[in-house]
Formats: sequence, C-alpha cells, structure tokens
Amino acid sequence: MQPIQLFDAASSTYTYILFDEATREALIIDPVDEQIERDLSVLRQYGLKLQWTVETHAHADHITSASQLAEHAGAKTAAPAGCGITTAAVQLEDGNALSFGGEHLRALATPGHTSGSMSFVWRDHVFTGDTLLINGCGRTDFQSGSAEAMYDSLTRILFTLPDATTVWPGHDYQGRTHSTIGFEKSNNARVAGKSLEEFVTIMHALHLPPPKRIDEAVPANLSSGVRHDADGVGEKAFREASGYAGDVSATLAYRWWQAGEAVLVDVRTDAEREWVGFVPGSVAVAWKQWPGMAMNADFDTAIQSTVPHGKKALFLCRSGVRSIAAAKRATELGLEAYNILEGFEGDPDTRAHRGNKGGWRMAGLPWRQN
Ligand SMILES: N[C@@H](CCC(=O)N[C@@H](CS)C(=O)NCC(=O)O)C(=O)O
Ligand SMILES: [Fe+2]
Repeated sequence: MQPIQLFDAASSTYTYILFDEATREALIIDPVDEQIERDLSVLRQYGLKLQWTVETHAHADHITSASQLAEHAGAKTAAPAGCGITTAAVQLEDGNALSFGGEHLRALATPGHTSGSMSFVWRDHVFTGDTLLINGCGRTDFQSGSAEAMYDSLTRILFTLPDATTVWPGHDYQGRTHSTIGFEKSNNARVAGKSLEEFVTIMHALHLPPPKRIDEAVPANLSSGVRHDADGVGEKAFREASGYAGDVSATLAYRWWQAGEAVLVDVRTDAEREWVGFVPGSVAVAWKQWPGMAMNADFDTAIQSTVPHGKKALFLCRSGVRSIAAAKRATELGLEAYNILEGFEGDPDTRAHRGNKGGWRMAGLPWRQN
C-alpha cells in the first residue's frame, strides 16, 4: 500500500495521506492551508475518516491547515513536542505512535532543520519532513536549526532504517517525488561519504534567502495555522458587554489562561464533555438553567471557590449562550467574568458569516476526547 502524495506548487510542499484499508481511518502529514478544499475532496473521494493531522515541524514557508481540518473533518492535531505548537492536542515525543484503524505511525526525533523536527515511520516508508530531502536536506540556519544535529539525525537515525525504506520528503524543488534510504545513504550530495566537518562547512556556505512568508507563517503555525490577525479571532478579539466584563475570542481566552491570568470554567454538563470533548485543565462547573429557576446555588458556591481573587473567570459552553448567563451571575457575585465567543463547538451560522473562524475547536486550541 502506498501513501497518497499531494503537492502544493506555491511552496513546493508535499502533503501525505495514509489510511487503513479496512476501517478507512486516515491521517494527514503536513497539510497546507491553501489546499484545504483539495484535501477534503481527496478524503471524500477515498471515503476516509480523518483521525489525525500531523506536523513534521513548525513550517516557515507555508501555513498548515491543521486547525481547519480539526474543525471540518473532526481530526485531532498532533505535533512534535519540541516545536512549541502549543495548540496541538497531542505533543509527540520520540518513539510515540499515532494509530489510525489498525495502522501505526511512529515518531522519530530528527532535529536539525529545526530543533523540534520529527520524521515519521509507517510500514516501510519514512516521511522525513525537511530533515532528509532528495539529494539534499533541510536548511539549518533559522528556528534553532543546527548543522551538527542535522548530521546526526541523517547519519545516526534515518540512515539506520532499512535500505529499502521509501523516503517521502517534505519538499522537492525539482519535481522529484520519492527516494530510498539506501539511495540517499550512498548518493546524497550533502551527506553521503562526508565527515561532520565537511557537512557543517557545506551547510554554512549555503547562504539561502529567507523564506518569503516566514514572518507570517511561523506565528500562525505555532497555533496550528490560526492567523492572529484574522477577522474576529485575533489577539485583540475583545468586546465590551453589558452585565459582565466582556466577550473574548477563544484564542484570546487561551492566551490569558496560559499566562495564568484567568481560570477557564466549562459550564457544560458532564455528559457533553464526555461525548463532545473537553479542554484539559479547565474546571467543570455546570450552569443548569431550568425554566422558572431563579437561582443556581450550586453554581454560586462552586464558582466562588474555583476562581481565586484577582483572576479573571472565562466561561465556556457549547456555543456561547449558557456562558453568557454564567458570566452575568459570576459578575453579580463580584468576579471579573468573560464569555468565550462561540463556545467549544462554535455556532455554524456565525461561522459561515465569518469564514469559519469561531469557537474553541475551530481556533485549533487544545482539547481532548475521553
Ligand atoms: N524559496 C522558498 C524557501 C525555500 C526554503 O528555504 N525551504 C526550506 C524548507 S522550509 C529548506 O530547507 N530548503 C532547503 C534547500 O533549499 O536546500 C520560500 O521563499 O518559501
Ligand atoms: Fe521547513
């Protein structure tokens, strides 16, 4: 069985789709945001259920579609732990495996292009990202790259895979599609037969111009592809509200929470969290709104003991309705309370108007299913 190889001509990036033939569960490696329609149609055409989006590293030349695929196709996001992609649901360590149906993809730490870069092994295939390229290798001059680490990753990690292993690179700038470990070990112009010193000299002499989109791509890729200046979901996505401190985008809420300024309170029921998913580290205080019920004493007691003095309370529900009610009540109790716009799942109508940008999961922020 072969992986499906797809190409983005603008960045010369290869994206790969692997799947289990029996269950049709699939995984995508290094998806490109401009190609989301193509990728969704390939998934449909093959009848696949996308389980995972996987990054080989935080790219500097294009933006990933991981967060969009999480929303549109229900995939979970995975990325190398060392890449600082804080929004990925699974932070991969060397040797970890991702399962799709009865198949497994194994992560190999291969630093060098960036310090967190990984390659992935599936059956007798290896997806080398920008570590090993055909007759080349990824550059090592930015994003904590290191020629020494690259030499080690090539010679001690990738070149110890069986010679017949097919190599599927993250890019090719000359139209080549794949190679083998055996061929690269004996023919790769940068590394075959070269000492560490010779290799480092070659890498330091490359003097490549920086990727054109680096300033835009790296920050977006550190959030699984969410652009921070995107309409309505940017860092400044805050608006005042009456009866509570304000409405915030999921992305801004996440930043406040990560900075330790706020407590994230999930006001959905246990059943919703179990079925739909939850944010690891959030506090569960259900908001129960029965018709005719004036007060919610359990909520009052729980919320007062949950949010320490001086911290903001951020309320999250399914689509942003119960969280407003909870924020208003918390305000009456003396808290600085915010509603997270469009909740955990987002509101499909609002999303359509905004170009599908609302809600926690849509923003590519971390979440998990039991
Ligand atoms: N010209 C491309 C950048 C190409 C580039 O720097 N590619 C990186 C991968 S992100 C690389 O490692 N290239 C290796 C090489 O060109 O030898 C752009 O502006 O986006
Ligand atoms: Fe790269």
